[in-house]
Formats: sequence, C-alpha cells, structure tokens
Amino acid sequence: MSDPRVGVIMGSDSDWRVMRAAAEALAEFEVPHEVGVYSAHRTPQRMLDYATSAAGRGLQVVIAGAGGAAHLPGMVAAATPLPVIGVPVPLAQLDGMDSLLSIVQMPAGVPVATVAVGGARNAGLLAVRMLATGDAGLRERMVAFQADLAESVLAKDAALRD
Ligand code: RP5
Repeated sequence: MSDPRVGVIMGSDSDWRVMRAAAEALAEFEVPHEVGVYSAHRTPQRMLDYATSAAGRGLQVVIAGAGGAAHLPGMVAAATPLPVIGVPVPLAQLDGMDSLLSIVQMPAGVPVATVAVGGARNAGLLAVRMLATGDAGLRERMVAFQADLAESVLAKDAALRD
C-alpha cells in the first residue's frame, strides 16, 4: 500500500460503525488512507501529536468523526494546516444534533468542512474531490462516478414507469 493521503480518525472505536463508510468510499477510488482512534478528551496529547505531524507525514486531508461533545474535528483543524472534514456521529441521545452543533459552529479562522449527521460516505467522497483538484486521474474517476450516479437514477425512473 502506498503512503496514506487521507487520515480517517474518530473519537472512539464506537464511531467506526458510521466512519467505515468514509474509508469504504476512499477504497472505491483506491485512495491510500489510514484509520485510527484519537480522542480529544481521553487522549488529548496523542490527538495533538497526530494533528501536528499529519502534514509532515504526507497526509493531504483529514476526515474526523466524533459524537456528543464532538471536539475532535475542531481541535485537529486548530493544529494542522490540512483541510479537515468533520463527521457528526449520531449517538443514542439527541439524534446527533449535539454532534452536529459541536462540529459545525467553528470560530472564524479555523474551518471544518462539516457533512451531514452520519454523512461519512460524503466525507470520503469530498476528500476524493479535494485530492482530484491536483490529480487528473482521480478527477476522471470522479466524473465517471457522477455519470454512474446519474445513470442509476435514470434506471430507477425507468423501472417505475414499467
Ligand atoms: C466521543 O464520545 C466519541 O467520538 C463517541 O462518539 C462518543 C462516545 O464514545 P464511547 O463512550 O462509545 O467510547 O468522544
């Protein structure tokens, strides 16, 4: 496997049920990536070490998912110059609204590109699009993916009319 270009991290292994969709999207596009658990609250120094070393290790995008008091994406964004995509992970209480608001409401100067609650697949696809801005091969694959998506809608439309 080549060196990872994307880091997929989460606050707890319990987030993997949601976050695996990000890793799966990256795998579909054969984007080398790494996965790990880095808790902003339980392992703060380890999280900071990851964030401060990410760019130097060759990562280009970080996808960070967390639930509840979901500080991981914002804290990682504070400690790296890389683009950070935040995934609000829904927990049993509050339907993920707490996760969403914790991630999306960042102070000016420290952006986190927040996807929908549970939107890990879109986080993976957004990371692919970011990488594709400087990677013609990846851009071609994204264009083909979008054409397939449109085709699948047309097929469903046709099936409804049968
Ligand atoms: C957050 O606390 C994690 O991102 C997770 O969504 C939530 C609960 O973690 P566990 O108690 O399941 O480890 O930091």
